[in-house]
Formats: sequence, structure tokens, C-alpha cells
Amino acid sequence: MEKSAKIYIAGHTGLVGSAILRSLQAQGYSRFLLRTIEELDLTKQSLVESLMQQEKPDYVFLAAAKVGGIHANNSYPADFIYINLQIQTNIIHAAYQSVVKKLCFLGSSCIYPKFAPQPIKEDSFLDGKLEPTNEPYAIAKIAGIEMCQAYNRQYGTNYISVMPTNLYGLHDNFDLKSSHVLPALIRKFIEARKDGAPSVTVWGTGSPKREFLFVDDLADACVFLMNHYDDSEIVNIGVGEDVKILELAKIIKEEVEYNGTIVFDSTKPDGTPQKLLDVSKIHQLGWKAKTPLREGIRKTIQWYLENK
Ligand code: GFB
Repeated sequence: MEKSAKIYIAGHTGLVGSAILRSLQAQGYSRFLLRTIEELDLTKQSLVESLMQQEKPDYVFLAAAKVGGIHANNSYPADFIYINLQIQTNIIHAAYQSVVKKLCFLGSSCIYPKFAPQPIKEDSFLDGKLEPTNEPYAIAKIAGIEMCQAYNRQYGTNYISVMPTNLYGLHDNFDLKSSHVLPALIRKFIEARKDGAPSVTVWGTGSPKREFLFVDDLADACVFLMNHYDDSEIVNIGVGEDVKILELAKIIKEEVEYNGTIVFDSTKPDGTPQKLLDVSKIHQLGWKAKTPLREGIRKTIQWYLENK
């Protein structure tokens, strides 16, 4: 991507989009096309097409999506499939119509089968049944990947699809009902410390394992791939190690300096037992995650305390 290029970041106020914007600015890019959700409803095809025809961006990062943790995915399956299919279909097709040079589609590690061999290689894609708690979201993301690949094949476009592992960082969603585990636990431990509560409740059994990538590292990887990768095949983006939810809770408890106990609510779902990504492909391409989990958690706690 030329430094003078006009870049559309769909979803620039969210966790991923805001990090992509920071990363691009830090690397000297300055021409951005940005629209908030209030300014542009991405589920409306004609609005998206008009924007792209008028503005004609050179490059597109498709980071707009309806996202959420296990409870939100499980409770609002229709929203997760409908909104995501609409947003991505509108943007990918409008990008083709307005002849963008390249597009980066953000997928998710939940597109892989529930019992995929660990660590999960890119070739596990479409190789088995999905985790039921987030199947509608995963199917939407799978459709996005297929769409990028189909447009590349039929129209010769250059659309890449990246599969991030579980993400966290600045501008995350800290709402206890709809968030992912890491921001939820940061908030729960901070509030328990403030209120002098004797315990913090962690959902499920604490035994599922998750891999956590600091979102600024993900953003760097996306910009790196836009500059160095031209292929339809998906690319995993992760750190290459995971932790049990119990271990994660202990780290956050220590960082927040909370002295109470941790209890488990086994009426809440565990979700998939493990989804560790095999990151050898992106390592071979020349990119590695930089931020250790504890450092990323510290930065996220600091951001939460300053902004929430
Ligand atoms: O992060 P999370 O909501 O989503 O949950 P997934 C991860 C694990 O943490 C589950 C447990 O085993 C949860 O039961 N957990 C413990 C908690 N305490 C909490 C809590 O207070 N809040 C939350 N949210 N979880 C999502 C998918 O799955 O992963 C999305 O639903 C997306 O579609 C995302 O793919 C990356 O990792 O299970």
C-alpha cells in the first residue's frame, strides 16, 4: 500500500478497526475513509455502494462486524448471522464494483471445527462440525472467506482473509453480558476490589483453553499482510500459546491486586475446549506477535481505568 493511498477502515471505532487505524497512522498513512455507525448503516446495500462509488478508496480493511462473547453469540444467533452476512456482502461487492486494489477481510478462529487438531492449521477450514454456541457467527465468517475467494477466482480481485485468535485490548467491550472473557474478568476483578467483594465469579469450569492476542499486534499483522501477502488462502494470526481460563483469571486477579477468591458458575457454557492456532504460516511470511499476555493485560487494565 502506497503511503498516499486512500484507505477505508470499516469499523474504525471498534476494537479491531481502531487498532488498525492506530497502526496505519504510526506507519505514515494519512488518507482515511471513516464512517461511524451513526453516519452509515453498513447493513444497507445502497448506502454502502454510494459511499464506495463516491469515495473510491484504494484499499479496504473489513473490520466492521457484530461481535460478542459466548453469551451474546448464544443468545442472539439471528443477529449474529444476519448483520454479519449483510455487512460483509455489501462491502465486498461494493469494493468489487468500485475497483478497490485490495481488501482485507477479518475472520475468526471460530470458523474452524470444534474438534480440529490442535494447534489448528489453516487446512482445517471446512473439515468438521462447528462449536454450537457460535455457529451462526462462524457460518457468516465462512461465507465472507468464500466470497473473497470466489471474487478472486471469478473477477481477479485481490482480497485476503485473515483469521485472528481471541483478541483483547484498548476500546474493547466491557459489558458483562456481551463481552468476551478477558475484558469481562478485568471489569469483574476491578469492581470486586473496589466494592470489597469476597469473591469473583468466573463462568464455566475454568478448564477451557484460549489463546489471546493483543489487538495492536493483530493490527500490525493485518497491515503487514496487506503489504506482503497476495493469496486467497486464509492466514492464521495468533501468538502460538494458550492458557486455561482459570490461569487467565489468576493473572488478572494478580494484576488488579484483588485479594478475594475465584468461584466458578458451571451453569454457564464452556464453549469449545481449545482453539489454539498454528501460526507457522505467518511466521514464515515474516511476522510474529510482540506483546506478552501480562503486558497486554496491564495496558488494557490501564485503558479501562482511564476510560470507563
Ligand atoms: O471469550 P468468550 O466469551 O468466548 O469465553 P469464546 C471464553 C471462555 O471464558 C468460555 C469463559 O469458556 C467462557 O465460559 N468465561 C469465564 C467467560 N468467565 C467469563 C465471563 O465473565 N465472560 C465471558 N464472556 N466468558 C467466542 C465466540 O467464543 O470467541 C465468538 O463466541 C468469537 O464468536 C470469539 O469467535 C473470538 O472464546 O468461547
